Amino acid sequence: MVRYFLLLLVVVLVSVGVCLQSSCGGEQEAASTEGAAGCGCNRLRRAASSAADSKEERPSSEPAAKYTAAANEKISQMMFIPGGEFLMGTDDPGIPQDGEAPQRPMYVDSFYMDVLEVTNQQFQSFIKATGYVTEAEKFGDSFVFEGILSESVKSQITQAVAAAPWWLPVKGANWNHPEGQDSNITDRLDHPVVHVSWADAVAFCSWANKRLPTEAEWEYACRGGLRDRLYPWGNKLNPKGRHYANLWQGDFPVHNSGEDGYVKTSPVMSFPANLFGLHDMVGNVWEWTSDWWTVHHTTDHQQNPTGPPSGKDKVKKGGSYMCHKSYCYRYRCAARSQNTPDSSASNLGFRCVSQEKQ
Ligand SMILES: *[C@@H]1O[C@H](CO)[C@@H](O)[C@H](O)[C@H]1NC(C)=O
Ligand SMILES: [Ca+2]
Ligand SMILES: [Ca+2]
Repeated sequence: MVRYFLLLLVVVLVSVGVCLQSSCGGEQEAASTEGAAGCGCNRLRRAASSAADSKEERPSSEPAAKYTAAANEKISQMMFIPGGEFLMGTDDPGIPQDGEAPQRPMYVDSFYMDVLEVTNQQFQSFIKATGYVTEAEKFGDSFVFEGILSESVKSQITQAVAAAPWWLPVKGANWNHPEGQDSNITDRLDHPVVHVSWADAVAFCSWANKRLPTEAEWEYACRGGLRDRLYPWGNKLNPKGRHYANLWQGDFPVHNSGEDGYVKTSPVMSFPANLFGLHDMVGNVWEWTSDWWTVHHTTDHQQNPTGPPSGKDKVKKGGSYMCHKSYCYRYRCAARSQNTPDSSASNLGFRCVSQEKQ
């Protein structure tokens, strides 16, 4: 009797293991890169002007994620990133107008980097300890992807971003209420914090005795020591049919099949780490860097570059759960995008670095 029970248990465990290995989903990769720059990711300005007219199908919501013991332990861990030479950017840009090219030699010093994107729980601790008020809270609104809003919130909105009508400015949306007043973070403390502006991210990192990574540090860390690869894990999006990042599967922006398990943000650490031990370097949420934006780069060898001395936009890296090859082919280490520092959105977060072990 006991033996049969054990046998059954083994069978169940093996099935679960197989399921995790393959993520229980097929591989999907859109062929077309047309319009790959059209995600509107970089168009989030607070003075949005045109009327919202899209009434698209909304994705179903995923079950609430549990805060695992493993995540708890790893939550504020930093990984030592050994300094070295690497090739930044690419000579084969997926989105040329983003200034991904040319490929250029760099050296970065050693540093420590957060293993995970900063979570809601970590950000909540910061707010509790400091009383800090985020920019979205001061402005009274933030940009939320239409597909994750409740009907009642959507019905109150009259404006949208002209070039990207799926972005809606939602009153009361902020880190603590990611989809507006009728939402909260209770069931997603282990998800990445969103609706944080660049200054909010800087404030958090300084409080933690850390700082934002430079774009060069971020990209070096993303590549995890691999040379000339698209993704933190290699060149194939779904090796062996497995998902390595929280991205968008389906037709953007109308249907997200959630094949990778998530139609919105995922608990940090839901996908495999790269060779430096870092999770979600691409996908889940975009990550702020300290650099000002430019698309002009020198090919001279550089050491610890920090970007232009001034600018209008800050660089963000890694793409998000909203990225699909057809619209936002930016879930590559060389990919980049920009936002004004006061921007905040439902797919934009950050992680910190430091020179010394924390
Ligand atoms: C958070 O939202 C859930 C579901 O929408 C609700 O049941 C719960 O009371 C809310 N919690 C707080 C602290 O507002
Ligand atoms: Ca997803
Ligand atoms: Ca990320």
